[in-house]
Amino acid sequence: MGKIVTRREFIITGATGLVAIYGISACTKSDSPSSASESVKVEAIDPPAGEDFKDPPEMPNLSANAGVVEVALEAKTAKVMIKGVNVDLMTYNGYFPQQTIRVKRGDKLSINFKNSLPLTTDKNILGYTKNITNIHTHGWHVSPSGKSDNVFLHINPGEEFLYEYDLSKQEAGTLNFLHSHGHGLVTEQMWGGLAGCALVVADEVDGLSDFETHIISLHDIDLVGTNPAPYTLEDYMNGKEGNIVMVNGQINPVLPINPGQVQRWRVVNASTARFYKLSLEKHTMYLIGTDGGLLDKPYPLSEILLTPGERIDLLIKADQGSGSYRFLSMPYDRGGNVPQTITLMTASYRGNTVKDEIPVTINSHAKKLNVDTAALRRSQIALSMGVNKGLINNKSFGDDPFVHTSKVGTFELWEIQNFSGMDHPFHQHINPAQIIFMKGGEKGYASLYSSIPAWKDTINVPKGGSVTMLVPIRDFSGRTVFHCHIIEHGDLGMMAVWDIVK
Ligand SMILES: [Cu+2]
Repeated sequence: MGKIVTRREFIITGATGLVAIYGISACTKSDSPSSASESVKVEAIDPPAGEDFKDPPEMPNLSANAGVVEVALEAKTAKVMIKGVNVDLMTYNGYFPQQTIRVKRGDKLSINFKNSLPLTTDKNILGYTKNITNIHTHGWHVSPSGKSDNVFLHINPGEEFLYEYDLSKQEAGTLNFLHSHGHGLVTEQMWGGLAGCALVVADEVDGLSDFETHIISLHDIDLVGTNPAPYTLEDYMNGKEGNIVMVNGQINPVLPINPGQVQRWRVVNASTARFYKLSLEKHTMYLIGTDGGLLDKPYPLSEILLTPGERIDLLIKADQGSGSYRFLSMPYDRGGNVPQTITLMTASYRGNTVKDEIPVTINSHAKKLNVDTAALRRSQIALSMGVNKGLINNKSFGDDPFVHTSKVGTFELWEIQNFSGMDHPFHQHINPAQIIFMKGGEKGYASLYSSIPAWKDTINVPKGGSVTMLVPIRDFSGRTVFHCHIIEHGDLGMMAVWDIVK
């Protein structure tokens, strides 16, 4: 046990040569994000099949009025059982995983938010006073100002705030998630449990509601005693990955599926820094939706990369021989991490055979934008790392943020360039975009997202590569942000102000 194989050995021996080290913290981090691949270690996290899979709990709607959803959300510490340890986590309403908030296009959502985290004058290693927070509705096309998706708010311990969201312009059929967004503090809060309520915006297409549907929220953590492991500056630079990897707070849960059944799996990467390269043993996965909504048709895939902040909507058909199949994350070298094979969950064939079919079409409204890009304003957005800093166009958010100004009702072309030895998942608030072109990185990921009619609010910008995207600036003026969704890098300053004017 505990043997670490080098990448070269891994290539020779293949996956069967991996040594499962679950439960042993034997991971050897490379010293720098740009270290040669020979020094990158490989390990497997392969826990035994656990309890039956549970979806996250549902958030009660306190309003009886049609078109109005009202919820109470309290950030507070609570004891949560993880791997037999009663851990002190930061939670919303005492839950981990967090409750799912369900709305539909056109709804008004009120969130009565209370910050009940302990009042303290302690600062974190980056110099920010702990336990100040706020909330961000990741990927929602709503106002970034006032009481809406305003990430510039600071809600101190003991304070309350009434958030109000008008969902009249939000796309239907999306999975989004709510997480904390107070600059300099997001990493430890998400790592420590404030990683997200799933936000489900109801479908407006026929047929999908017939399929058994599950939310799969991916999160990782390491513990020291009964607390989440603390952060070092090196963790901030590399992006911290935990050896406890959870689906909805469970370790390798078992999800029953009937032979022949089609299930819908809606997956969100709620980790701070861990990338998941997802595959289901011996099964094709059918991609039917991405960050910003449902696709025109199912796209068959054997694996798909899901970087922090990204979501995918999958159909899975139990069309293999009876048995159990692991939902895996395959090794991926994002720079600064340890590529690992991880068993996330186990799909277990049970019960009567049913005759479900993968639909031929999904969403007739999903289209690639037809815009003459030659005439558009082009902007370069350069991502890089400094000494304990993250930078956008050479500026660090906490010191002197880069400001990009846009006008409502226009389209822009953004070329996001990565001048570092690590991948950076780029996330822009408020306005989802379509990917035109990607340079570098995984061919499958690049060709998928530059060809399908997908709306993306989070896209991986590979090390040394670039992403060109078409950004429609629609409906809402106000100041918001774009940033790296390796949350550590955002807190180090790889974030810019996006000033949208009328
Ligand atoms: Cu980054």
